[in-house]
Amino acid sequence: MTLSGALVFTGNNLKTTAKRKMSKKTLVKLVFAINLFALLVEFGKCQKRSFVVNYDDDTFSKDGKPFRYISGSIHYSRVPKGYWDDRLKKMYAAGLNAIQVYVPWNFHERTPGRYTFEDDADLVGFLQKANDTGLLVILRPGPYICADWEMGGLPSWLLKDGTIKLRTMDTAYIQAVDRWMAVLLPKIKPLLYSNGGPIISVQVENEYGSYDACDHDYIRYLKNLFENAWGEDAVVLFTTDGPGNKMLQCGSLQGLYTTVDFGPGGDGTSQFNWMRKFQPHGPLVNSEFYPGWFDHWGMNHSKVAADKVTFTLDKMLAAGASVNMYMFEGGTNFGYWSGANSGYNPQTTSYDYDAPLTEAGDPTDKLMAIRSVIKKYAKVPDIPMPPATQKLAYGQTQLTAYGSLYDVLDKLTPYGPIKTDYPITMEAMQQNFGYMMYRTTIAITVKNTTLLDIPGIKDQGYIIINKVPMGIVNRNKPTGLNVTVSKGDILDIVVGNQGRINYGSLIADMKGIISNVTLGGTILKGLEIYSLQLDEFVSNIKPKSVLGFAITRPRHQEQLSVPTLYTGTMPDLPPDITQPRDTFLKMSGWTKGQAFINGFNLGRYWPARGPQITLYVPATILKPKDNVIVLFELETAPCNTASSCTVDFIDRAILNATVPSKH
Ligand code: 6GJ
Repeated sequence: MTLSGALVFTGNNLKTTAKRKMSKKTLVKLVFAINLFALLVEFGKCQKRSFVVNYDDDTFSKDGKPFRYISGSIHYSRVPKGYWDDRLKKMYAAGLNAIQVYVPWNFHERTPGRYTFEDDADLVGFLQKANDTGLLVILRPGPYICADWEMGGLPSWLLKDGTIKLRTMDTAYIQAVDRWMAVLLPKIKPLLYSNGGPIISVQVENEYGSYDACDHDYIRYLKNLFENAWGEDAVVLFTTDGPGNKMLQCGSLQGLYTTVDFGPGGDGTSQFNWMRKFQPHGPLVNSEFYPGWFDHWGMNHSKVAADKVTFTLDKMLAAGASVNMYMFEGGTNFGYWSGANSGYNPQTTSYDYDAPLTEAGDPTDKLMAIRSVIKKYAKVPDIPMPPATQKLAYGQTQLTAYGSLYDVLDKLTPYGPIKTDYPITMEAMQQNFGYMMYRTTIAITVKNTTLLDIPGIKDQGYIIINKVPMGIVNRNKPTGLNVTVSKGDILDIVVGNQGRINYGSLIADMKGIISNVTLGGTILKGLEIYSLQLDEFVSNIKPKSVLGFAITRPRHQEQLSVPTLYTGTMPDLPPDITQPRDTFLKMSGWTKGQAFINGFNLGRYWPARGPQITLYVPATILKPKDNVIVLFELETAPCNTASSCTVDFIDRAILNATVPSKH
């Protein structure tokens, strides 16, 4: 539109007629035209935001224009809040236009009816940061999420009475879901794209077709929950399932957009053909394209070749599919958040996932290779990739024994033990995570050595008689141990929860001792059950207050000690460095337990089993000095001498140690 009378373009010269006196009539036209233009601009801004499926063109449509997302998964619950901006900026610089985010119910409702959305649980803050970074959001609020996360995101207190039927229309389960969604869904509503936020689509449940219940009423119930909270058509609601008939039969539902998930290898044709059988029209979507994989303790570190990833990614993008890479930033299972797979294979603390961004958020060659593929199909921001965070090898430090389990038992169980005839579970004790001790005084006469059997051990049990360690039992067998006991001996069984199964039909994975204990075939009766409040106790430990006790070496199992707390202080920063940096805790010679720094639970360690040898220590939990280390070592520490009782802080992760063939 040329504004006449003011600027006239003639040939290559722009000639103004400003010299000619502008007539009043022309001036009015000019003012009108400018106002009209301004109105058009305003209208453009206020045009209702929309993100919908365009079934005619087999695309998504964003604000009326075709749209394809290229997304990556990142879980705020696995990255310290202080590093959210760093990771999101790297994902944006990699060429992603969206992120995919799980909401772990158990991360927010750790005790029934009490909710946390602060600090690392600040869901709304995380989504706003994504929006500020220029990233849209594909939200997956479950309530079940799998995610190789403790119990697939479901809170373990659901298992309190052991009868609930998870992921069905079970009354108790649905009541708990209702209560949780009544808190969560209103927080999400303003963040929906149509309401001005970044959320363009929301997944209902998670791979429900892989679960044996196959209860469509349950999926329909969740769909209605979301629509009642947000309004029908407020957001694209979808399901995700593996590319197979039974999975898609049980997982998909009329009125929910069906998507599939699959990893690299091949061009995706067969998998998308499965999707088309249940979703004949609309964009092709791979909701979980795996550029890496997760690890289990005792199994070799997973690696996925970058060229395999880029080959399939290229094919999918060429086909016009929307793709989410699961994981793009894996992060860490801090605390007790690592899950497990049945067979009982607990997952490691690191969720590095061999992802394009490492656990510590460092860009990899795989990321740059993926970025090159994205560039072929979409505009990648013309900005440098933010660098890896600075790492520091703080060096070695010496720890000292703070106290054995028996030295601090009263502090670990401030409310004292529960007295019962027979074992009760960790969940019935209203404990979610960590460790318990079951004690009994032998009341029967036992001749010679006899079998102590604990078939309900979940997951690992340390057998201690009169405070001397005798051996270990394990849910993966053996669950029994031959012991020599006499009437009046005190039998202690210290039980470790290694993480609840997060996938398949066995996710109601109760912990502790879940059935009777027998000695020589006789059921033991009369127990004291100690719920060990380790995290609360550790948060108040000061390393200087060593209790000054000698570690009594057991007569029976040389390599086992009573579970013991060790403390120390990280080495100070070198003079030329004033701020803390990321580092990695390496624990040569240590066996298995829980590590804390400044009261922050870094997660489970098990270097004796591998393949993870180091624990990621984010700078966000460190101070410039006096960083307090606490280890709860369940088995054996390298502390025969003071000088050997050490740990090292190095500047790189070791996640691929050779796994001992037999643990
Ligand atoms: C997905 O199912 C899940 O939706 N998935 C995996 N599935 C394979 C199950 C192996 C026994 S491995 C990694 C992903 C995440 O767990 C995701 O949450």
